[in-house]
Amino acid sequence: MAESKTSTGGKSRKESTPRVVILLGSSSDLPVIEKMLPLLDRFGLAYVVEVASAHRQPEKLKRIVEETEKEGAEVYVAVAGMAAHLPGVVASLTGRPVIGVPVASGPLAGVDALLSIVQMPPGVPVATVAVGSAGASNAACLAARMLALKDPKVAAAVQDYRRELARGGR
Ligand code: RP5
Repeated sequence: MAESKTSTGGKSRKESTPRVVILLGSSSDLPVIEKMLPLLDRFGLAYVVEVASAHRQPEKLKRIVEETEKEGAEVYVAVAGMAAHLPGVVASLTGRPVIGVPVASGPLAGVDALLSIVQMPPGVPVATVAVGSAGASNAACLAARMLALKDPKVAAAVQDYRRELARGGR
């Protein structure tokens, strides 16, 4: 089972090498990933959570993506609100799959972030999920389905989760 640790100090690191890197545009986005982290644990996926705004901290963001990619990270999940360019910028910095989670922050309640994330130009894909917490949970499920393709343990955990959903669990 993967260990997990989060902090509001803007950075959280797991003991083992992270396979999933979760990037937040702000520490104010942390509540959105609350239900996502136990799901990643359930799928046995080690992860790291970092706060790095594409607009306010571009150099920090670039450094994190480069370092985690070198360490072997396989999927990036980028969570951001308002003019949410974080997932797109991450997709420009790495060739690994990027999942974008729009956050409902600001007066446009997530529509701004959704459109900013989903409308990527050809060649730089971001897999966009639902706005908010449901989207974050689906980002964990989607990352697990991707990694399940070459990891039988993750595949078994995904199947187990799907069976639980079929029994009426959530
Ligand atoms: C985005 O702006 C963040 O992802 C967050 O959703 C929103 C507001 O950020 P804060 O002003 O709370 O730091 O960049």
